[in-house]
Amino acid sequence: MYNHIIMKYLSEDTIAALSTAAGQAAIAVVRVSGAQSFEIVRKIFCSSSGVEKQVMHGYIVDGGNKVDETLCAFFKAPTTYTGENLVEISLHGNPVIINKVLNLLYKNGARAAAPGEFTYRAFLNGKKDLAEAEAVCALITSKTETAARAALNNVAGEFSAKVTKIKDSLITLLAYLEASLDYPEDDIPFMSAKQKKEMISLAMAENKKLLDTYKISQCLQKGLKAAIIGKPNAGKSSLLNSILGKNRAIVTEIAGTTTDTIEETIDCRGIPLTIIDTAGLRTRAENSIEILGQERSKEAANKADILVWIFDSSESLDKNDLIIAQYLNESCLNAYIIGVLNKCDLPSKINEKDIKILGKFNAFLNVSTKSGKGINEIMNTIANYAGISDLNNEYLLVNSRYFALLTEVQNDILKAQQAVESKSEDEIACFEIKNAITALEEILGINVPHDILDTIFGTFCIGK
Ligand SMILES: Nc1nc2c(ncn2[C@@H]2O[C@H](COP(=O)(O)OP(=O)(O)OP(=O)(O)O)[C@@H](O)[C@H]2O)c(=O)[nH]1
Ligand SMILES: [Mg+2]
Repeated sequence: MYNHIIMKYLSEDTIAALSTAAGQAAIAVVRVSGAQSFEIVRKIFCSSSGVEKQVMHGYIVDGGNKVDETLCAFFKAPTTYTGENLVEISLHGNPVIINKVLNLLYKNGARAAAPGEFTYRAFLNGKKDLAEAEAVCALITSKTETAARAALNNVAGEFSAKVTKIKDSLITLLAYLEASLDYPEDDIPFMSAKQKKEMISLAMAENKKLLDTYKISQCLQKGLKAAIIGKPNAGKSSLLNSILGKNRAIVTEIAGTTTDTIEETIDCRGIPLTIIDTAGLRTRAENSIEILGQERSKEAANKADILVWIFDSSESLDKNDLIIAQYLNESCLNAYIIGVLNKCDLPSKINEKDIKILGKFNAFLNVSTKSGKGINEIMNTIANYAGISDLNNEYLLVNSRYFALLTEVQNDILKAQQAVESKSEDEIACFEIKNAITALEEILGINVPHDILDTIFGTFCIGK
């Protein structure tokens, strides 16, 4: 619905929206952007000092009545967020006041901003390329500091710079390839076959580096789900509590203590990790509550990216471990499985070798929730799975749109490489390189059809 609105009114309208979260707060900021924004705001703003400044204290007024005390900041185009004249009105964060002020702005010539329209304008006015603009949304929704830093790197143009560098090297290569096509008999070697191959390999390597960032980037933005699965009394709830550092779940020596799933989200080395404690799985169930609980455990296992499959190492394996193995081997084929031998503070009756045969484990750890041994290692193993090896590393965000386009680029460059290697195929190489350049430009928002732009910005919230 908003798509048409955006395109129809985009350039000429002055738009207004609440840019801070809705609800009661100390301060709320209403943004107004567009050619008429200064005039419109001045119709409802009365300065207390009468002195013209960029930031002025005063009152929002409706006729002769004061609506709120305010601080209005006037930013002149083009050095503003949107590239247009922009006013930020700081109000007291009361929804009644906010609505009143928005209605006054609408009455005086502004219209309600569509989702993402401020950032859309920033993009259209060349303040941000598309990758930078998209990252604004990621920055706002990031759930950990590492994820926010990665999004900020994109907002600051670091991802775009890498994409531009690959694009520029391909444009140079294309120029040489086209020149040698146009003047084939010329003696001057514009660029040797070796140099061409080197340039192609370099572009491929740089592009691959960005592609390789995809998994970690998804983990940082979307987070991971880890389900703790095991038989009753293996120590699942104790493990959840140890990881959280608080007594979130009830722990007793009675088998079948946990009857429901318990979810908590933590920052695991920068990844938003949702850990799910589950009801123990066993061959029999005491009652219908336990049957329902076990169904939930299986559901949690099915949805998890990571299974923390926990064993009581102070006991021999029994048929309960076997039915869990049977279920996980049939139903959870794609999960990353960490085998945890818990209660390693007690004399052990089983070891890694005994559990290895039960399933496709990706890692094994000896843990004691009692002493805390192995808890850090579980976190490190999960971080490693996501691709995080060092907490101080800086990351960039590669979303699924970029991933699809970068994959296309990689394939195009590969085909160009094959063409260059077969010597007489420079024309094909040119064609493939041009395709790669187009895909890289699409990431940056160059020549992107409006319907795609509308879809991208339509996912933003109003006020962004
Ligand atoms: N010695 C020792 N005891 C542990 C350890 N971890 C858990 N326990 C004990 O094992 C018993 C069961 O622990 P829980 O965490 O409730 O086990 P659970 O897997 O959640 O059990 P259910 O909820 O019944 O499925 C409790 O008495 C815990 O104190 C450990 O590392 N060492
Ligand atoms: Mg439990």
